[in-house]
Amino acid sequence: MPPTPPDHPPAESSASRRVIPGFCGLCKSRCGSRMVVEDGRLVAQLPDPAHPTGRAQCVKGRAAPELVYDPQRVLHPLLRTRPKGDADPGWREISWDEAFDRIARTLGRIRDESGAEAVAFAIATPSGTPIADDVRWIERLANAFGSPNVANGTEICNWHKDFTHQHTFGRGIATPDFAHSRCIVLWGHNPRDTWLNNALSIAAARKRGARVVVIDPRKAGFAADADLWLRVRPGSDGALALGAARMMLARGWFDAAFLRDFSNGPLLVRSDTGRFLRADELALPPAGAGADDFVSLSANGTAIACRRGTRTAGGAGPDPLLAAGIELELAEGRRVRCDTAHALFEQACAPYTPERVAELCWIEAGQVEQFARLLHEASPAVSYYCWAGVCQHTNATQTDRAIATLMALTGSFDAPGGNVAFTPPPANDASGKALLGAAQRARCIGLARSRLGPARLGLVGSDALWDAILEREPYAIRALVGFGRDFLLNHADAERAAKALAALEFCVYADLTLTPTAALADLVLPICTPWEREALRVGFEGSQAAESWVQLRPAAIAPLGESRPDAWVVFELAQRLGLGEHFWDGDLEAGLAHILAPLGLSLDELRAHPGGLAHPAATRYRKYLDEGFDTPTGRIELYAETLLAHGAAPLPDFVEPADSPLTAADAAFPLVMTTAKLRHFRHGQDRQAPSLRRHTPEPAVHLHPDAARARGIAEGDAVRLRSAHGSIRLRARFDDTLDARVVWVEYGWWQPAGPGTADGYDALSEDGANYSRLVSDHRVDPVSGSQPLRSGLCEIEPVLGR
Ligand SMILES: Nc1nc2c(c(=O)[nH]1)N[C@H]1C(S)=C(S)[C@@H](COP(=O)(O)OP(=O)(O)OC[C@H]3O[C@@H](n4cnc5c(=O)[nH]c(N)nc54)[C@H](O)[C@@H]3O)O[C@H]1N2
Ligand SMILES: Nc1nc2c(c(=O)[nH]1)N[C@H]1C(S)=C(S)[C@@H](COP(=O)(O)OP(=O)(O)OC[C@H]3O[C@@H](n4cnc5c(=O)[nH]c(N)nc54)[C@H](O)[C@@H]3O)O[C@H]1N2
Ligand code: SF4
Ligand SMILES: [Mo]
Repeated sequence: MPPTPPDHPPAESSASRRVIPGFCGLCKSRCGSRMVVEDGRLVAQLPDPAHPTGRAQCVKGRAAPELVYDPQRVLHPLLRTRPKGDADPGWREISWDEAFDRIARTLGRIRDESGAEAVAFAIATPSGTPIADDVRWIERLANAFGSPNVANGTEICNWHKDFTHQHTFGRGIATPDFAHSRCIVLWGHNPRDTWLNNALSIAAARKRGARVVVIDPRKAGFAADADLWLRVRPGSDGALALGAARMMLARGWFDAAFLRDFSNGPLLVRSDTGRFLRADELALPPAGAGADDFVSLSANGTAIACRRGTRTAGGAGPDPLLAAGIELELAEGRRVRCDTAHALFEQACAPYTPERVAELCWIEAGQVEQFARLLHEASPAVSYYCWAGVCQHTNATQTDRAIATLMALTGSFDAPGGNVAFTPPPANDASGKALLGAAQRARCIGLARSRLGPARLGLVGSDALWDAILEREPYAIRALVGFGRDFLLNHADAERAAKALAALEFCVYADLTLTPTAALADLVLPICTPWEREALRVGFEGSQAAESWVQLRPAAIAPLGESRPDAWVVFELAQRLGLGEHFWDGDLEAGLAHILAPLGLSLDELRAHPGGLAHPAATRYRKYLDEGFDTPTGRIELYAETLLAHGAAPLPDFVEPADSPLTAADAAFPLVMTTAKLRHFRHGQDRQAPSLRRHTPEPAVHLHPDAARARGIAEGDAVRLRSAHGSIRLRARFDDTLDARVVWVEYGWWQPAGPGTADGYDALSEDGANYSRLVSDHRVDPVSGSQPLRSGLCEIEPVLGR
């Protein structure tokens, strides 16, 4: 079918004023937009109602001109001429030619001497920066160069929802089908401030009667008018999920037929090995069983063979029991106790009574039943999204497992109103995964820590990276090629980050500004904002209409100064590194055409429709009926043998965060601290835009007035916040909706003074406000490597003066 041209407002133009359809590249929402240019200057970004994500623009999108014409932007390649650590780096403007020559020469030498793995790459977040436009090319460069060490922060951002979720469902979390949901659960996710387009969809669903549950220590976003707001203690979410699951199981509020047919609940697990019983391990295998078949039990106690992914070995036959246990004779003569995975899951949930959940999570016991009831009443039209609130903890893997298995009970997987894998437009992946061979992949520095974590995709956490640079463990990383990624602000332990970056033989950073991280580089490359470059996007997010949308966003204006898109930098650099053959000999257009080939769309067609085209596709619900689940058992995994094989709990398990007020030996830090995003800033960005900065001129810690009074702190006072790791200065802001034992802290502060704003904040000083200084990177989630950015302990005291 040919793509459908949309009904866009005509691209207006006059000699001096042009309105160009586009989309805002700043965050995951990717709101369809109209870019207004007057006399060659970007003057506004407005919504584009004809675009499936274009209903509105947030304050950041509207601040586009301020971000483009930010006087702090780097507009020329810069070379450090004085040693690191010198107060004056002696930046010298150099040509792109000289910059590329230096980079190619140095990286080539290090690759020859130590192997490509001695060069690590870093990439800013595609969910909170427009690097999403070009991230495929940066990944391709790392793959083609041969580096298995890419730090993209996934472990503290999307890893759990997108990859840990695979251990339960065989895929990452799918898109909430907001339009048909009867209950929407926002779990550690606040789309009102972080994902405008989805927030609008939720508001519309709410209007038509959908219930909303918010699980958040803060009364933020939809929590204010939710049907249920669960004010959990930071880091305790796993206990809540297990408690809600226990309640649903006890009340019979779950989809038993769905679990019987599509989860591994009915499969028997051996008590001696913890592994699924295989038919050929039995003295008397069930009739017709294949060697690798799993085993379940029928109501009369006979063993039934269960082939991977299918309901029973033959399809027909008696129904397997969900909750059952039995002693069986093995081929080797011994008898062994076996219980179904479902029975073991029940046992894992059993300790989490409402009273226990109330103690652990600091919510009311009765709320557990309210939550379970809301899920049950709306099933299977229950959708959910869990994100940053539950992933930045040392227990994030198990929390994700607990949430995923709870949601499996509703039977909502890929059902209308549940989380649905909408049909994407067909396109080629250009990230070049195949360019990195198995031998290079095996050299990823993170693999020794966890084979199930991001390292299995060649991704590394900052803690592993600093160990490799500073301790040469497991080998030395000598150079870093950074595209954004402001380690000093957004990862734990800024001091260690700074020490490691300064210790590198060579560091090049491509960024828009001289962030504290980029300022430690040898060479800085100026990147342009999204309005200064073209961007291909195949598929937006949030609905079938959005997922079907294909757009080649035009550049609204020419790049300022000598700034350039990441894609251009990558293609030029690839040529100089002798990797041109993997980059269409430097022809970016050919690369883009490669992505589009399966769609049958040309760049010219897309250029003729700058607002985008709908590639018609129908939603298919419940695809598992045909395709099963991409898990080892071919079913939803309540019990995950893969986790067991790697030393992790096979059943969801609640583990206290590494720093816990319930077990803390040191009473010096009685408050639990967490963080959250602000609507008007992205991480360490955006403070330089006056229209955004005026909302929050200074960084703050938000605390309950009782907690403040007990410490002699008044609203607006300057305070010092201390953790066992470090201390920073902030303003105290009161919030009486918080638990008095919990505070939340704004993060990402470093910017120098802008017009009409306070002083800048030194990212490495205790007189600054960098949250990273409060958190150690020594204890991380054992599977994913996630850092405890959201479950720390602290104390707050007034600061005299200021
Ligand atoms: N304005 C803005 N939008 C953004 C970004 C941005 O920086 N600014 N960044 C983008 C990126 S990269 C991401 S990952 C997304 C993230 O999007 P969200 O996940 O919505 O972002 P956060 O505000 O970090 O966290 C969500 C909520 O988790 C709560 N929370 C804190 N600790 C806990 C806890 O222990 N348990 C629970 N249940 N909740 C907790 C916080 O109070 C917060 O309201 O946003 C994207 N959009
Ligand atoms: N305490 C605390 N820490 C957190 C979080 C939290 O909630 N609390 N959230 C975590 C999360 S979810 C994430 S994703 C990370 C984000 O961590 P980072 O990705 O480091 O986030 P930013 O500071 O937004 O952006 C990094 C840099 O990218 C640059 N940049 C912007 N656009 C482009 C571009 O197009 N190309 C290039 N080359 N550079 C660009 C920006 O100028 C900025 O310097 O932070 C994590 N850190
Ligand atoms: S929510 Fe705001 S910043 Fe994000 S894409 Fe939309 S307009 Fe841009
Ligand atoms: Mo993120």
